[in-house]
Amino acid sequence: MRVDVVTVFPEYLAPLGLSLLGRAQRLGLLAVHVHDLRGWTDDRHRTVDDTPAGGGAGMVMLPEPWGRALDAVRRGEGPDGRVGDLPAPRGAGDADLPVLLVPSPSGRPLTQALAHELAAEPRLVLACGRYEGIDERVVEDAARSYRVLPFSLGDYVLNGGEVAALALVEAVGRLLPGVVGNPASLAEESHEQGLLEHPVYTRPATWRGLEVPAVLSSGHHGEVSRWRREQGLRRTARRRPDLLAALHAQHPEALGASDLDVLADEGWTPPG
Ligand code: JAH
Repeated sequence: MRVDVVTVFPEYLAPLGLSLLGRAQRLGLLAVHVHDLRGWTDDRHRTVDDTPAGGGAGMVMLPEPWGRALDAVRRGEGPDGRVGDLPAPRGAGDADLPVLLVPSPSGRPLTQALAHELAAEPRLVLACGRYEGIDERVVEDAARSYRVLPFSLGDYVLNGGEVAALALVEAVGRLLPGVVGNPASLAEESHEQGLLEHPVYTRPATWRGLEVPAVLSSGHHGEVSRWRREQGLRRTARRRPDLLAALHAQHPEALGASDLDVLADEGWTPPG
């Protein structure tokens, strides 16, 4: 997968070169290209913002640098020409257009399901805004050559899209084949089954007077599995009842009779 990020703070994306994603890039599983938006300005001050039309507080990002940047990146270019190879088109029409991800507090929530969809794409481009955001015509124009997807990490405001871009590239990058060493560990994680994960423990068996639950040392794999399922359900009911409602609505068969007993004990019953 190729990922291009356009930002006025390219250094913000430096951590993508570390740890698992750094290794993925060295192995050729992932290519990340970070571009400075100011490379597509043409004035002495490399201006990227101006006052909002209609008045109000703050500044809005100018359409012209963004238009040039997204045209160039679409062609596989940085501010100074070609950078890296583009993935070959799949012959899939509009589905061949690269996905343009725009971090925004008003975007679609990023979920594990969306991360899986994006992990199947050959190419992602991220447009990180700052200030009060990017002139809306940039997104409208980009929809002519990209599949545009505004996304959000959650209902709070950041100072710009860079942190959300980091989170997205990490969430998607770790799903690419070969990036995470043991793929079995992926399937068990929170959100992969629409539920939160059970608590985990390691040695020592007693720490500061606190015990590892005895069932985990029992050697009975069946009991361990049942206990973990129950703990995941209880946690989800207490912390994220919204996930249970969504799971029950979309996959009612995912919650069996014994699951529903545990959930009833937590005070959760299927809606309706
Ligand atoms: C803030 C541009 N929850 C995600 C999120 C994503 C982006 C932004 N804030 C929150 C943001 C200012 C300018 C993007």
